Amino acid sequence: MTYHNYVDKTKDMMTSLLITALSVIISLYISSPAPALAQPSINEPNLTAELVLDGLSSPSSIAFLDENNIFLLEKEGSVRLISNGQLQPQPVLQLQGVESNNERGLLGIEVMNNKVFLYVSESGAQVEGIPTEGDVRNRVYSYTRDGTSLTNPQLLVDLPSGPGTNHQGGKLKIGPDNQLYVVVGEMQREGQLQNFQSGPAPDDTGIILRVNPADGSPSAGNPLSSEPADPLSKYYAYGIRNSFGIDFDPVTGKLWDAENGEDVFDEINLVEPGFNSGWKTVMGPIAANTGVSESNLVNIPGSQYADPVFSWAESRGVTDIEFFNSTAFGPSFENGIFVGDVTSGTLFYFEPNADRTGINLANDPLLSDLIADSDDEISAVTFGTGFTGISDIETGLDGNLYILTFDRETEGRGSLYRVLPAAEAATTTAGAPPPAPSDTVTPSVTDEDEVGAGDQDAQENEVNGDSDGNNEEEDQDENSNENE
Ligand SMILES: [Ca+2]
Ligand SMILES: [Ca+2]
Ligand SMILES: [Ca+2]
Repeated sequence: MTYHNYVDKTKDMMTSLLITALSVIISLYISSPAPALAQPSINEPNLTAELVLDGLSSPSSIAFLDENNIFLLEKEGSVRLISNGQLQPQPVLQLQGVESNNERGLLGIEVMNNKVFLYVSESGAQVEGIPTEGDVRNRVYSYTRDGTSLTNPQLLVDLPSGPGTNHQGGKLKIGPDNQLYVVVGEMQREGQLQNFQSGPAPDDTGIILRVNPADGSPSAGNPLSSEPADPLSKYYAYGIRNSFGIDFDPVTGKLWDAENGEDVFDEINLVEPGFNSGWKTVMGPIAANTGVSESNLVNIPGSQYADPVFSWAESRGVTDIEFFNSTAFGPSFENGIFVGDVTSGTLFYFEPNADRTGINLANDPLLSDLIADSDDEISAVTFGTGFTGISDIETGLDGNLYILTFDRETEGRGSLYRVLPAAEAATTTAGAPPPAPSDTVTPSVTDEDEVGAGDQDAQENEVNGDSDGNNEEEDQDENSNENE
């Protein structure tokens, strides 16, 4: 064998090995199945989680119309109908020009009789007949509902949507007072509403709004101002970093929220009128924030700071909060509190204390400090696991608990689950219709269209929760990346 022949032969062998290796890799890649469907498990032996629908595209919220019909929001801008467990192929409403980068998008829905309220990030002229500006705004619209059709959009609230593309808030609730409550994230701002004493004036960020659902005007009796021209007149609470969940206690009628910390302290709060949650000076209990006292906060007349009623020492991206106004799980769960998270898909459960001003943990030696700071303590308040990431929790009109999931690892693929008594699941499953056609499996990845250093962050944070795996530097990055 000549040297050249030897080299050629070696080259051939190498090429052939390379081709074999490549084809093995390619065939593995092609034949690898779609990501396995989450298998949630519920820690209560008498209860189980049952899949209602799979293959949802970045689902952010659900709202029940009746026992058999649910409106589902897809973050990119569609309102879909789930009817008798089937996702209907045509959207009920397709919003145009929705800005869904990172945590922006079609985020919140609430139904009140024949009115439906939507919270959406948008740019340009989106809704026929309503003039809009060129920049990205978060807006609350009301629609008139006739059966399952939505018409006659009315702009109720016009809010900023930056500079941060995360921390948009977006959940809406009608309170027992028939007023509309809207939670709005801080969007990386550092103003008086974020407790910077010499910061910019109140600018509609890091707040809970309380407005008249008919026209978006300030509700009567709001705690911080009664002067309609004053932005404070619309606020019920401030100092909120970000939230993916508010709900009313059906027994007391009081508002509660769930809030995300940056790297420490996710929170559950009882939100009294004028509540200041403390961000960006305080996160978690104030005593855990060294060298800080209430005098360091922006104390608007009519406001009061309050510690969370519960916190997680390490942030995990808590999302929705839901009072379980149902007897379906037995008396011990009636009107209890469910909270989800987006990073691990854990469902937590809390029992309110006797006067329903906090969580009943006084007799637990590790949790009586109201802080979960170890895996054991987290386990003690865990109700279920394996939901990949939770974007919404609702009590169904059938009395069961509905969990909407959003998997950040698969760019927002989601499912709808129902938690129900195990005895009923068997009979329900037997007669259940087949799963809906998966016509929405591939969500669009809007982040990839964006150029910039914050891109990777945006991917990592995509909805519904800054985990907060997001650190301050990354947040700043995003911040400088998109200046309004
Ligand atoms: Ca707080
Ligand atoms: Ca503890
Ligand atoms: Ca909810």
